[in-house]
Amino acid sequence: MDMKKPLLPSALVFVSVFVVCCFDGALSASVTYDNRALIIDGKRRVLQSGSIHYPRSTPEVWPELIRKSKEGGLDVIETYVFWNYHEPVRGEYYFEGRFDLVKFAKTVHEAGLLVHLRIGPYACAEWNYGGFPLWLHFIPGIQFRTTNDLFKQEMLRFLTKIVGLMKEEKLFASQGGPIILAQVENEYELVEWAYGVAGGLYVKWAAEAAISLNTTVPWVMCRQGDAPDPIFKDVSSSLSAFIMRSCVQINTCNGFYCDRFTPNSPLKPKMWTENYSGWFKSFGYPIPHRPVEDLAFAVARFFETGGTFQNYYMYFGGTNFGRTAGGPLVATSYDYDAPIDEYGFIRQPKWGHLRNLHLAIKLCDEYLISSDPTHLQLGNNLEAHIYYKPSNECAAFLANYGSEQDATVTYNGASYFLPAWSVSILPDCKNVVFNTAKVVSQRNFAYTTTDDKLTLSATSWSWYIEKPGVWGNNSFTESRLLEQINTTKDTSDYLWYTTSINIMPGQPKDAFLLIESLGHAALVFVNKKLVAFGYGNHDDASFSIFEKISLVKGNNTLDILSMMVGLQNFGPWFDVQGAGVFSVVFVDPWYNKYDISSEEWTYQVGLEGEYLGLDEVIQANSSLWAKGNILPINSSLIWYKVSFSAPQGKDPLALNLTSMGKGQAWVNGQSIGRYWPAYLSPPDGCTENCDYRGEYDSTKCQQSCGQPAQTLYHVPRSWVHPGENLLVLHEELGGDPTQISVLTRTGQEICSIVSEDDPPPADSWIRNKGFGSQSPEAQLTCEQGWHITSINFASFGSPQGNCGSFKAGACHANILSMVKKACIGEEQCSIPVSAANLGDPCPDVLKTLAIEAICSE
Ligand SMILES: *[C@@H]1O[C@H](CO)[C@@H](O)[C@H](O)[C@H]1NC(C)=O
Ligand SMILES: *[C@@H]1O[C@H](CO)[C@@H](O)[C@H](O)[C@H]1NC(C)=O
Ligand SMILES: *[C@@H]1O[C@H](CO)[C@@H](O)[C@H](O)[C@H]1NC(C)=O
Ligand SMILES: *[C@@H]1O[C@H](CO)[C@@H](O)[C@H](O)[C@H]1NC(C)=O
Ligand SMILES: *[C@@H]1O[C@H](CO)[C@@H](O)[C@H](O)[C@H]1NC(C)=O
Ligand SMILES: *[C@@H]1O[C@H](CO)[C@@H](O)[C@H](O)[C@H]1NC(C)=O
Ligand SMILES: *[C@@H]1O[C@H](CO)[C@@H](O)[C@H](O)[C@H]1NC(C)=O
Ligand SMILES: CC(=O)N[C@H]1CO[C@H](CO)[C@@H](O)[C@@H]1O
Repeated sequence: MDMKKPLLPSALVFVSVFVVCCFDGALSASVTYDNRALIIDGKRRVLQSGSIHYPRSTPEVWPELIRKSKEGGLDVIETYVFWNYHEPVRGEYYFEGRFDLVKFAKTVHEAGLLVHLRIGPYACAEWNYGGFPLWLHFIPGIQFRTTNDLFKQEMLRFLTKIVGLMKEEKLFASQGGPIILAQVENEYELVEWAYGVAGGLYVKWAAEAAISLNTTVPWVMCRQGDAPDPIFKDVSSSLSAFIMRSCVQINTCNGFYCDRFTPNSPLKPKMWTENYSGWFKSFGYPIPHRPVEDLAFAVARFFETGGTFQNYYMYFGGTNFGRTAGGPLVATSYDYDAPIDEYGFIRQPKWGHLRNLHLAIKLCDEYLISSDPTHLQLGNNLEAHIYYKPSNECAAFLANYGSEQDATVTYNGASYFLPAWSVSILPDCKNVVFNTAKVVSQRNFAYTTTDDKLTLSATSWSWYIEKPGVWGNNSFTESRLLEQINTTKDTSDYLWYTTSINIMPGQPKDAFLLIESLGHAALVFVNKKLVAFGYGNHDDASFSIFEKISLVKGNNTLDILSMMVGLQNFGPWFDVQGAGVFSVVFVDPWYNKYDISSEEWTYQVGLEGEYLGLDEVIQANSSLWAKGNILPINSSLIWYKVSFSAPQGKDPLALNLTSMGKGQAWVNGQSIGRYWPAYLSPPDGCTENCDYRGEYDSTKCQQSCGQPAQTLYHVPRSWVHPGENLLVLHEELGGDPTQISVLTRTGQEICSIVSEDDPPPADSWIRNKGFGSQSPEAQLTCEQGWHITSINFASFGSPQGNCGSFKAGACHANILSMVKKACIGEEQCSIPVSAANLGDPCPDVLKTLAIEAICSE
């Protein structure tokens, strides 16, 4: 494969710089490491890695996602492997469609990038049950993630299966493939305390099991301070020595920052496998946002203080289609505020600012791999780390790690301004190419979308009303309340608990019900009428319902529909955390309590509509579906069906489900996931002006307080076709499907603000082979396939306002026609920011260039 040939001609001007390394597909490479870095084919490497989970998008878009990752400066793509979908039934494997792991690894390889394969098999990842198959739970005597023979046997069998498959396909680096690292277990240190001595033994066993598989690439244990070094009996032969060096487990660091982490052995490099680019969404919570200035600061600090391998978790998050979301209550969007958004579009300025950072670090590579950093304290909260090459040439990182005071430092005979909470990178120990707090990359501030109501008249909808309670002949009765996961085996989110309450003559008819549940949500029907809805949240899925009810004389029915919203994926013993109703108490008007938990309860797993396959295309014309002039809206437990034509184009679609309550939706038989727009987050806890300075945590800089966590639901373009498409929804609470619309993006509004004193773009240093007198540049790039179609604003001087609301300031050179000339019709353009180029409306004043543009098809 010829690595120098661009995959796509335009947009790739910058890309070739990431290709200086590598890695010819035809040749095999050895992967080892020392205390500085991973060593690939004898050369120490500084690597930027990013997580993309293959089933969270579709194979049709993998090449595009990987191309954007490469263009953003990544060298490595990292993914978990999802056992529960690869082995849905014990011994029956599945590697098709979104789960085609081999195809994914080959796609990464074809793009010239490397792979870090986190086999686990524990994944966490906000994935249903942490990636474990549920059948594992039903092996008598099994205990997960501890020194239990049954578990170890199954885990080893899966590890062997995956390693075998990778070897068969020649995907390890030693075979000429892209995989340079493998991971066993995952973040075990966080839970090890709960497993006692057995936990320590298990870690040791996992390490040995991994090494016994002879992948010939190093195994890492993510977040494992005591990752063991395996003992080899014979270290005299060169083969053993190689295995020992290449297989020793490397412990790595996860978190929002990693600059204070040191490996557990001086022979291991400093690696950071989970540097959170944002955070995941949960139903009922505000939307997390990690400012790029802080993320860039964390990454720059890591490389400043000796790091050589770093991974963004996530670089592209994607979507939890179907029932893959972990839980409880993890949302369907797994956007993660990542550099590539849920729909596969580049998120600016996050992507661009990190790309500039990667370019700046790339300029320091040769120094980073030559020495450990030399530390120099420059003042309070101010320091420098310098990397020397033997020639005495150097690269320096200057840091202000205070969160409040900007500072000016003197280093190497010059003075440098360092905003609070920022790092400057000086690849020649002189010139600043990048400061983490100065975002010169373009910003996207809006997308234009088409917004098509699915249908104009309610009559084209069909529906099916689900009756509360037992519906099938496979119900069963027990005199106790059953735990839900053990009962449904996760074949469905739903379990009906039904019983009857007999009111004798003379007994009061008004009463209260107290229902307690381990989670995650429940609908309560008395005499087939909905009386209550209760639900938990992501941090505590348990809840109780206390509701006044009216009964009739004689027999009354009580039907409780208990609902799961993703199985737990995290925490010690998460695999045995239960769900469902555990106590039902009937309270009379005098507060006498009658515990009816041990009465006769009849159980039915799943919904009738699921049994009938209403979500399937084959049922689209079935007479089960009702039609008529009056579409029931605001109705609970109802299925809806409509056909719609997808907007034209090749970009992904979104369903706007704002008008719906809670449920699941399918397009042409494919589940696009669970929806729950009726669950609003608390009104407080968001800030208008988010200050990136100071330690980040997932509750800082939140957005959309008092709003649903998710109203738009991703439909991959490859799931629709021209002509009629089938949409089916199952609504649990009540909603108005006639308000649903289908959106697609047709263009974007972008802007750029760059000052005369901003650093020139790092890629201009590479283009010009060194440090000349380059000026800073405003660079504008449209999403692939779109072009700049208008320039709404352009001013050089003292422009005021922000993207979307710029105004010319007192000092203003009208450069609109010049910018139009350079940019209109182009997919990208760049304008050097200098008076020489743009004219000088106010000499001796520091001037800024602001441009606002529209890209469209
Ligand atoms: C490990 O695999 C390599 C090549 O894949 C092979 O040459 C070597 O003999 C194997 N070693 C062991 C101990 O199985
Ligand atoms: C009821 O039982 C029959 C025969 O065992 C079976 O074919 C049918 O699918 C069952 N129906 C339901 C609704 O469970
Ligand atoms: C109450 O009604 C339910 C369903 O109609 C029935 O299964 C149950 O046997 C009845 N109980 C009594 C005490 O009549
Ligand atoms: C589920 O059943 C298993 C036995 O099969 C039992 O050990 C476990 O405690 C049950 N789980 C819950 C949450 O009740
Ligand atoms: C349903 O009926 C329509 C119109 O008659 C037809 O075009 C479509 O193919 C049918 N769908 C299925 C799944 O049979
Ligand atoms: C649906 O229910 C909501 C809340 O109860 C109510 O405000 C709304 O008017 C209802 N809409 C219709 C069309 O019945
Ligand atoms: C989604 O639909 C609601 C109405 O149900 C509307 O208010 C909202 O603006 C729509 N959102 C988008 C992004 O189109
Ligand atoms: C190492 C580290 O900082 N881990 C943190 C990552 O973020 C989560 C969520 O905020 C924390 O719970 C971890 O402690």
